[in-house]
Amino acid sequence: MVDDGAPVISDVPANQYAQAQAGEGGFAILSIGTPTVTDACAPGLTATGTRSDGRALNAAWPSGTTTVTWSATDPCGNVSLAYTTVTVNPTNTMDFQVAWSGTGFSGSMSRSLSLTMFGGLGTQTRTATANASNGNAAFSVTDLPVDTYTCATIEDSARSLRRRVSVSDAGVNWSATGALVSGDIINDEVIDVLDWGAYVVRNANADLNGDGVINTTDGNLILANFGLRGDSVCGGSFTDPPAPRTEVSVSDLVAMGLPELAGADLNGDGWVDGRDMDMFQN
Ligand SMILES: [Ca+2]
Ligand SMILES: [Ca+2]
Ligand SMILES: [Ca+2]
Ligand SMILES: [Ca+2]
Repeated sequence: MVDDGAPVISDVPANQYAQAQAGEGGFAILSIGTPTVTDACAPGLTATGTRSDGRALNAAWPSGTTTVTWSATDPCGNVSLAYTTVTVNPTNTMDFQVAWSGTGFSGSMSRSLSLTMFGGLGTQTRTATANASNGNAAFSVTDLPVDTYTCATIEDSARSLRRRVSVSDAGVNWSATGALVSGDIINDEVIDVLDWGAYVVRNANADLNGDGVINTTDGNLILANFGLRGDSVCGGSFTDPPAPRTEVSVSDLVAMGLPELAGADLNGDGWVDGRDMDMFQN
């Protein structure tokens, strides 16, 4: 047989960069394809791929860099080689979908969220800025350590109760979906007279639906959710939020560091309570 020169390997799969996938324990599942081989005297010649980790070509890829060596050998014994690397970052991503309770959302609003994500190895905490459209937001946390996540808490730090939700394996990423109960302006995980007072004195966080004004649409949401309490943190020991207050004295407000809420004592009797709420509503 005439030595016609070495095989030519073309269309070598590009180097790949991926993230470890949900539930795969630090591995990513992806297929990289195969190169094309041409050789003058050996039509149909193909390349064999050998992975540096010794696993099968279609096996999951471990964290770190794995090199695939493509090898094609023609009938004359000429060998050509090519290489593809697969680099897997040992992190997981969790995708969040969040909806705020309320009506009258207009356009977009930016909200700061507190997140915890609970897995078999421990708890991760993050903050995120969510840009919501019509009260709905989708965003991702991309830097989680590889773990099996089962639970997450989501909170609009200045406006909502904390919500605990289950986490599911959506394939490539983890997924968490939560509906936030609006109205916890004074952030103590209960919606009560303090939040109502904050609304009356036009606390900057009282625009619950993000429409740019603080009005009865926001106030009615507090009344609708009055007395509700937030969920405990995933995996943590449960601590009951305080019981909802239906009244608070002005002197207590001062002691609590909330003297500005005294402005909600509309009838001036030294208490913020149902009488003031009735007065404000009527
Ligand atoms: Ca809260
Ligand atoms: Ca509150
Ligand atoms: Ca509003
Ligand atoms: Ca009063």
